[in-house]
Amino acid sequence: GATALAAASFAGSAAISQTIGFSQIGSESGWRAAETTLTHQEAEARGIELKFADAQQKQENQIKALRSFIAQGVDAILLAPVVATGWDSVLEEAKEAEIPVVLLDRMVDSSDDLYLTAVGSDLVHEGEVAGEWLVGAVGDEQCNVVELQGTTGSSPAIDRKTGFENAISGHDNISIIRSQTGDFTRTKGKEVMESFLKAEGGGENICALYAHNDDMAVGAIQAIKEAGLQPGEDILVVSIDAVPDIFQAMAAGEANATVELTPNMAGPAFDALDAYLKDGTMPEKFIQTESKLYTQDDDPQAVYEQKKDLGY
Ligand code: GZL
Repeated sequence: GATALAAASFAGSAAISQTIGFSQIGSESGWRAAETTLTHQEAEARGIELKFADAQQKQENQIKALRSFIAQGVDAILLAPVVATGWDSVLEEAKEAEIPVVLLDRMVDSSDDLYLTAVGSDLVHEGEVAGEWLVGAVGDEQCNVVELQGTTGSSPAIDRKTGFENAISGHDNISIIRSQTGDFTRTKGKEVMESFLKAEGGGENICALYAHNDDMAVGAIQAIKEAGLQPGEDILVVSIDAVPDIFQAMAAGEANATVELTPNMAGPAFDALDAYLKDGTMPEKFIQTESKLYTQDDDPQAVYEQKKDLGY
């Protein structure tokens, strides 16, 4: 009846409409673009007003954005930290202002009482999965690996290197002969791969590329082809993210394996914030997302079709 309807409409209007600031790194990769798309979609679906700031890969822009969110008195802050160090003072300021901060997809080296929770994958494990795939692929053959690292000083670049090295340690036939940052971008990935091929006399002795993300791998595949070598065969290609374009490369036989990273970090972040803002419920300090290995055996064309419209 009318009373029940009135009560229901009151309850609806009582839902907290939150204003949340999101300091995003930039759009260096397809994966990052998808994370941004999904964060807007998740906010929209929950009636959250999202204030979005793109830092163009610069930490000082992220710190400025956080200070602006604090000055505006937002209800909460999402931060994807471009590098792991240098966050203590601005996180202290957020804590002083009693504004909860949730980290997305990368970690900071600040103490964990300076953020509510962090949503991300086990980045070391991702590197281990990539390394274990290569160990399985080469067996006892001698394999010289070149490595395209992510952004210097970022937690994925540090941890994915560690994980890969864990997996290949004890296999003396596999060694990393060159390793350099490609800053998670296609352009730099291609440039650095070109320099690896030149430095190695054309690359006949390079057995595999390990790239910390698919975008650098896609750029490197271009360089390998331009050097007259067959990516996926002459040089095996293993990377991380599982963006649509790596599945197109796999379908063409030009890439071999990728480790999936979900771009939906915002869903779990908003869930944790909702519970915290409603009644102070404290989430786990780390909300871990799953990693999954994909290879050429997993119908890459079909996976491409599934992923191609998800905002990458
Ligand atoms: C990893 C994330 C990385 C992606 C890259 O959690 O921070 O940043 O793997 C992106 O594509 O640049």
